[in-house]
Amino acid sequence: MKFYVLTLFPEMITEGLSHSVIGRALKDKTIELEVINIRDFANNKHNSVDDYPYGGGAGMVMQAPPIYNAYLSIKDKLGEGCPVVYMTPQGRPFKQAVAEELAEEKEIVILCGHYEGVDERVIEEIVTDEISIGDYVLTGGELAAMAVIDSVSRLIPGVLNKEQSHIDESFSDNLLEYPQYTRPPEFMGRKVPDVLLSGNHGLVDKWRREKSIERTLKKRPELLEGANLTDKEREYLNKLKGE
Ligand code: 6GU
Repeated sequence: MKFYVLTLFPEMITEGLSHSVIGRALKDKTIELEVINIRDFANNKHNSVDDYPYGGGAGMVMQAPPIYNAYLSIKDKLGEGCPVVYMTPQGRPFKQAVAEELAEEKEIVILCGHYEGVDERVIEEIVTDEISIGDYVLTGGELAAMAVIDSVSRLIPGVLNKEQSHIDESFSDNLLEYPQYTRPPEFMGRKVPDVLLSGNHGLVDKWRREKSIERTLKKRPELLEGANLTDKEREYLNKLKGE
């Protein structure tokens, strides 16, 4: 999987993705990242990449030509049908299912906007998909692009180790993670639940599943509609709801 990122702030992307799991995956080429600085394609004396909006109003708009030329500089390397994703709060909501869909691609181009927006014509010309990471406004698409690259990358075989790859079963299941504990066995008078020290894996699994259901009901009840529960787990959920 290769990510191409078109941005005015290349260091945000390279630095932000240079640590921990993703940093390692980039180093060993399990995933690849090419960051293209839109400013390198300004093609004018002042290296300008933004201008006042036609029709007036506050702020600046990113100009179409530098973005288009940045895209053209990589176009020949891209396979047929390679998605070009524009990071925008107007995009489709980013969910685990969207990460799973993008993880099937061989390459993805991500366009990060800044200022008050991007000239609509270059979006029409090159963008195939728009993604938002939530209903709030960021100053630019870079943080959002990093969130997408991180969550897509961890689905690529070889990025996580065997132990780590078990961990995301829960969100695909529409359930939140169960609580975790490690040493010491007592902290500030709070003890680790006995069942976790019992050595009975069957009981531990059952307890964790129940805690996941309990937490999801308490924190994100709307997720439970899509959860895959056994009859016994349904019964447990109904008991929690007091039904
Ligand atoms: Cl993808 N971009 C920007 N600029 N702001 C956002 C966003 C994306 N998602 C939520 N807010």
